[in-house]
Amino acid sequence: MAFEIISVIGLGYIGLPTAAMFAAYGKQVIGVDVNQDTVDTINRGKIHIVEPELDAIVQKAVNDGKLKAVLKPESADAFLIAVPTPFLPIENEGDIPQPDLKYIQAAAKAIAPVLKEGDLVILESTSPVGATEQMAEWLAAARADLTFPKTEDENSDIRIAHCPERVLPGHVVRELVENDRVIGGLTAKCSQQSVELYKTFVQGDCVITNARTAEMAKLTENSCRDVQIAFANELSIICDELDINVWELISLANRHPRINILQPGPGVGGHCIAVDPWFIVSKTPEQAQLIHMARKVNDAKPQWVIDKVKIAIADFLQANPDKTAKDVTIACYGLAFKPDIDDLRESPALQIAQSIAKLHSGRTFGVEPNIKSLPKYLENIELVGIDIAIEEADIHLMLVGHKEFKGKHFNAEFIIDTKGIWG
Ligand code: SAJ
Repeated sequence: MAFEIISVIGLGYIGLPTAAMFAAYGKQVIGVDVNQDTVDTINRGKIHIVEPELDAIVQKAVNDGKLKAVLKPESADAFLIAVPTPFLPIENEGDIPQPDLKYIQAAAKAIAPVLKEGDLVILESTSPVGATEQMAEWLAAARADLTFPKTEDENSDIRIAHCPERVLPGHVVRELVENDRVIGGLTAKCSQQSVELYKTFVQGDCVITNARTAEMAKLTENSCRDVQIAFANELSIICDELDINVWELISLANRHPRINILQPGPGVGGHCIAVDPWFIVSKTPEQAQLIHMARKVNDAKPQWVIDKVKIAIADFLQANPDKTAKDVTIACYGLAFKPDIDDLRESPALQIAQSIAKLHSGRTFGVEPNIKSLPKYLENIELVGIDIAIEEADIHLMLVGHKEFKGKHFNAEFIIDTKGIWG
């Protein structure tokens, strides 16, 4: 089966680079997105997300007539679904977040009318175990005239697989090509065809499994990282209690040939590591004890940092009895969700800076070298340069290990260092 026309549903952080890559490797690509601005931007050869190297690839693909964006699906040989899988609204505090598959359902509903015999449908969105089978059921319900994969020996009209994306934001273009892919077909034939499709540009190995294992593999990777970061975060709290430098401790322990502890921080952010473990916990709440606890440990870290700041304010006022809280300036170094990026979404550093600006009557500085201005809803945080912050602030709160902060050394009495750069 030769896949000539590829359709990618959802043109976000994963869908757009994937669509652009197929186009760069000679396929005819139809990108589908519900957002008119996104569609218009891409059709102008521009991009609406921040990702190195992607702009040039999209521009060339559009100029060459290989990539176009549309609002409604059109006929194609293969469909890749890369839509978000958010949570349902939480009803009571402490409830386990439950995944909401409404965007996958909407995508299935949208492509069903244009499916034809021989088409391949791949779910790329990170999904709870069973989502690919569920998607097949939604498609089958919409197209009674076509057969869908159910049992191994059946030769169905439509092939279906789950192939989770595993690329690191900021390195997407390289990792899309170089990373190994896990390919989980609903049948062996579905897997084989998916491998054939990805081999258009993937240089890593395409490893075949079933759909449920592929779904779990993606969740396992991000849960593993979450648990490891929780271990580091818990160590940092224990060490603070015992008056031990956690950074020195970890570097000593990591000299052991079989130990590799990750780095503590102000909490876990981003759109994946703090989300995906819940897909396991919500499915198997009785069994997923450690994964659940890791989520709680990492989610509690921002409040622990805020409490440290409150103590620092009290200590500062005790040391400076002529001043009031209004006279105290707090500088938050780093607002992004991880080092050397400009992405403020789901950022524990930003969450902490916002809380401080709210609870503190004095000035709150935000130092974020990767952005030029702060969004309007952050107007009570003053965006300043690093040198002004070092010069003028009374309490210095290090939140993100951006490269610009690493070379700076200064003496100040009140430094709270969540990243081990100045502490
Ligand atoms: N973090 C720490 N300590 C560490 C490492 C990270 O506190 O030692 C924090 C970061 O500061 C950040 C959060 O964890 O707030 C997540 O950052 P990350 O670099 O671990 O991961 P993401 O969210 O940028 O990308 C992850 C990657 N998954 C793994 O490394 C297992 C990526 O490969 C996935 O494709 C991506 O999730 C995704 O889309 O699922």
